[in-house]
Amino acid sequence: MAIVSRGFRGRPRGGDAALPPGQYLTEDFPVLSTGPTPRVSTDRWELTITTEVGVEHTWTWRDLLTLPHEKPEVDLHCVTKWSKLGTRWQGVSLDVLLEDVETSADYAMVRSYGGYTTNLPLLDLLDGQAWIVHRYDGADLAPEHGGPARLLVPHLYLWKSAKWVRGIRLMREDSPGFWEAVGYHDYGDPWREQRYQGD
Ligand SMILES: Nc1nc2c(c(=O)[nH]1)N[C@H]1C(S)=C(S)[C@@H](COP(=O)(O)O)O[C@H]1N2
Ligand SMILES: [Mo]
Repeated sequence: MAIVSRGFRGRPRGGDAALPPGQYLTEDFPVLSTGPTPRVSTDRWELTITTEVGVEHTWTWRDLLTLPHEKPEVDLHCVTKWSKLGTRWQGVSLDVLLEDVETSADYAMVRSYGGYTTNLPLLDLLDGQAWIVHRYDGADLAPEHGGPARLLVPHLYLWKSAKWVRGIRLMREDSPGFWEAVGYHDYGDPWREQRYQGD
């Protein structure tokens, strides 16, 4: 006779199939920030994508709002081991923002108001995998969660989803961001449990 429990989802073994290894489910939404929450008004908010040859593409808040929006519903996985399933966002796909950006770079450094940085391959920002989001769960994104706007790149550990995003620098060579420079994994795939360098 089958033993049925909440979260079993019909898989024979290995816990909750929706959770990457080592993660546990949480219903609340923890706040993880390395410093104080920067207060960025939408009047002076800008996002700049800088190419490897120094060409800048800048969007104001107004520019951002005129672009086509998507409503991704995604699971979040934090390296501190909590996961939150089915989170609902609204924002602009990086495919839209990068459409007219001429580049042959392979890497990106994401920069935030407040100084946080994180790096990832440019390909991980493309193909419906990443958004600049400004709404969460039907409301404007709260400052502590990255409002007015944050990067959302849910297929990687959440430290890659830079809050208070202000820029993306495209790079020919990879270079570590804030957490990557102190021992966190360069790529950070939760399904391969890439928490720290060497994982
Ligand atoms: N600018 C900035 N972005 C950041 C961080 C940060 O400290 N500063 N922390 C990262 C980490 S480690 C995590 S787990 C998530 C947490 O997002 P949350 O506070 O909305 O849960 O934001 C990521 N983005
Ligand atoms: Mo994190």
